[in-house]
Amino acid sequence: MKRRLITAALPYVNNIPHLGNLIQVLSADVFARYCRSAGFDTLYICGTDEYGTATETKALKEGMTPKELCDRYHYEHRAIYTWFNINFDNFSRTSNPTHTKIVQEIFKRVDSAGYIRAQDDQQHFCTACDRFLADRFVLGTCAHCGYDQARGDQCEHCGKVLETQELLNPRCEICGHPSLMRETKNLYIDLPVLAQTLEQWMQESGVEKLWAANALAMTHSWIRDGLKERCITRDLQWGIPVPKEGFEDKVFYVWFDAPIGYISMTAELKKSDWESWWKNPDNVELIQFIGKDNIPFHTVIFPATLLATGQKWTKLHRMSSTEYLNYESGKFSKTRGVGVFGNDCIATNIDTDIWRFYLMYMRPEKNDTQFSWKGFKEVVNSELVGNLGNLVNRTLTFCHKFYNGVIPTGIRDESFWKFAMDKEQKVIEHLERAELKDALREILQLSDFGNKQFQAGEPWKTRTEAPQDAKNLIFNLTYLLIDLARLMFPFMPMSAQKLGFMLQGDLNWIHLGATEGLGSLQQPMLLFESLEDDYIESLRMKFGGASMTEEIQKNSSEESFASLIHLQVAEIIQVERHSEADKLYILQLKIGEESRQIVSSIVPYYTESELLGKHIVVVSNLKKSKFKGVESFGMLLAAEDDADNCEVIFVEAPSGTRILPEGEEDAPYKASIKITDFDKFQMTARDGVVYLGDKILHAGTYPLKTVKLLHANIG
Ligand code: B3M
Ligand code: ZN
Repeated sequence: MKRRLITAALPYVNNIPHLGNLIQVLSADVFARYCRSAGFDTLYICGTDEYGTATETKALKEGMTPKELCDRYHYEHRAIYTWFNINFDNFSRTSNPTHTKIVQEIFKRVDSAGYIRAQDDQQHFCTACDRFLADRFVLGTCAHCGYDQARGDQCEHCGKVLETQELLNPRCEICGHPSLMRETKNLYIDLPVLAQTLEQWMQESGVEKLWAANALAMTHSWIRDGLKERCITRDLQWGIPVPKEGFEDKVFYVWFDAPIGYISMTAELKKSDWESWWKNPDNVELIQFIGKDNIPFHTVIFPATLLATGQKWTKLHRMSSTEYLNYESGKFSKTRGVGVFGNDCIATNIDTDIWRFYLMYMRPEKNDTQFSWKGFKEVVNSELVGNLGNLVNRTLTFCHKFYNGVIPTGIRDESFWKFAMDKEQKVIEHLERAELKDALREILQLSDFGNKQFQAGEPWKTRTEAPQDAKNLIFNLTYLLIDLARLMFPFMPMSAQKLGFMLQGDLNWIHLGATEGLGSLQQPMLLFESLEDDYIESLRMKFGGASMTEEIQKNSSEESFASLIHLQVAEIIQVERHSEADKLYILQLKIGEESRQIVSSIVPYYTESELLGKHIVVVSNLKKSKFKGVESFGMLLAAEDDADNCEVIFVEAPSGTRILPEGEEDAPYKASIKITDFDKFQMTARDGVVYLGDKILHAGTYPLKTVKLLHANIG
C-alpha cells in the first residue's frame, strides 16, 4: 500500500488563525481522514511558521521577545485546531531543534553541490536599533511621486518598485531614526541553473497533472518569465543561523527554512525512520494543501532546493491550492473585531462538526467564496438538518417503532445500489483529486436520494398493505445510512461516529456498498440541531459584517446614509498613549469649532508625529463609549485588510466638513447611532478611492482616498 504524506501550509504564528488558515488545516485533515479510512498509510504534518522579519517586528512592537510572542500564539493555534478536531500526526514548530539541524544540513548539501553564491549588497541599517532593516520596514519619501510614507521596496502611492537610492530620507519604521546604507553580504540560491532540472522533474514525474489549475498556471508563468537568483539569508536575529564561514551572524530567510519544516516535523515524529517518508519518492505521495498566495514557494523554490541537494527526495505529488475565503461582503477587520477567527467559532457554541461542514461546503476550490451568516444558517438547516439528519431520523425511528430496533430482513435492491455505488465512486474520485467541496456535495446528493426513496416507497402505508416492501426499503436504507456515516467521517468525524454507534456498524471504507454486517440498532439520537434565526442574527451583530445584501438595499432605501450617519472631517490637535493599553491612542480633535476626544487602536500603525495636525474622518454621532476607562466620542475611519494592515483615511478638506456619498444632500441625521447602524453600510476602497456601495464619498470637493491600501475595507 502506498504511503501518503499530507501537509497543510505552516501558519504564521504572529496572529490568531483566521478562516483562511482554518481552511488549509481543515482541508488537509479531511483528506488525511479519508486516506486513513481508505487504508492508506498516512501522515499528516503541520506546525507553526515562527521565524522572520514579520515576527521579529511584531514582537518589538508589542514589547516582547520573538520567542515569547511565538509561544503565546503557538498555543493559541494549537487550542483552536484541537477544538476543530484536526487530527495531526505531528503539530510542531519551526523553532524546534530538529528543524535547525535539518535546515542546516540541507543548506550544506546545496552549497557543496555548488548552487549557492555570495553577493555583496547594500542594506538599510538603523544605528539606534543597531539592526539591519528589511526593505519593507524602512519608510521614506518616494523619488517619483514625493509620497512620504513610501516603503523601501515599493511606493504604495504611485505603485513603483523602488531601488534603494530612490527612497529619500529613509527612516526606521520601528523608532523613526534615520537609516543609513551598510555593506553586507548575502547568499543566493541559483535558481536559473536549476530551472531545467525542475522542469524535467515536472515533466518526467508527470506530477503537474495533479496540481490545482491555479498552481499550474502560476508555476508555468514563473518558469516562462525566467527564474531569478533568490536571496536566502537575512540580517536578523530571529531565525536559523547560517552555517557558513563569514555568515555566522545571519539567519536564513523564512521562506527558505519554512517548507523544510514539513521534513523536520516528520523527523521529529518518526525519529530515525523519517527518511522512509521523505527519501522514498517511489512509495510516498506528498500531497500539500496551501492558499494560492503560497504557490511558487511550494512548486518552484522548495522542490528546486531539494533537487539541488542531489539526493532523492519525496517531492510534491499533488497540490491543492485554494482561492480566498472572504467574510460576509468582504468587510473584515481585526482591530474592530469584525470577522470570524478560530476562537470566535468556539465562542459561538455551535458544534465543531457544523463549522467543519460549512467551511468545506464553502471551500474556495476554484473561485473566491464568502462566508456569510445567512448562508451558514440556510445550508446547515436545509442540508444537515433537513436532508441528512432527516433521513437518519426517519429511517431509524421507523425501524425502532415497527421492527423493535432490529433491521428487518430484506432483499438487496440492485438498482438502488447501482445508483448509490455510482455516487460513492464519484465521492472517491473527487476526494482523490482533493475536490473536497464537490465530494461533500455528492454525499449530500446521496442522502437526498435516500430521502426520495423513503418518500416514494411510502413505508408508512406499505407496512400494512405490502409488509415485505416496507421491510425491503428500510433494510436498504439502513445500509445506505452506514455508508453515509463512512463517507461523512472525514468531514464530520464526531457525527459520523455517533451515527456509526446508532447503527452499530464499522466505518472502514472497505465495507462501502455492503448490505450485511448490521443487526440491532441503538436508540436514535439527534445528529444535528438547526440554527435559529435569532441566534444567528445575534452572532452576525456580534461579529460584524453587514447583513444580507437585500437588507442593505432595503435599509439604504428606507434610511439613507445621510439621514443616519454623520461623517465629518476632524483635525488631530493632540496625541497621547493610553496608559493601560498598548495599542490605544487618546486623540484630541477639533471638529469645526467643537473639541472632541476619541480613542483609537492605531498605535501599531502610526507614530504620534505621523498623526499630529492631520485631518481625518470621524463618525461624529456615534454613541459615547469607554476604552479601558477613557471616554471616546466618535470613531475614525481607516482602511484595513485581512493581512492586518491599516491605513487611516487622511483628507485635506477643512475641519468640520461633512462627508457624503455623491448624489446625497446634506440632511438631518440621527442624534446618536450605534456601531451596528454604521455597519449596515458597506464602505470599501477600490483603486484607492473610497466608496459607499458604488458611490464615491466626498468631503466637499475632496474625494476620500487611500494611498497605501488601495483595495480594502473601510471601518
Ligand atoms: N507561513 C504563509 C502563510 O501562513 C506561510 C506558509 C508557510 S508554508 C511552508 O500564509
Ligand atoms: Zn530604528
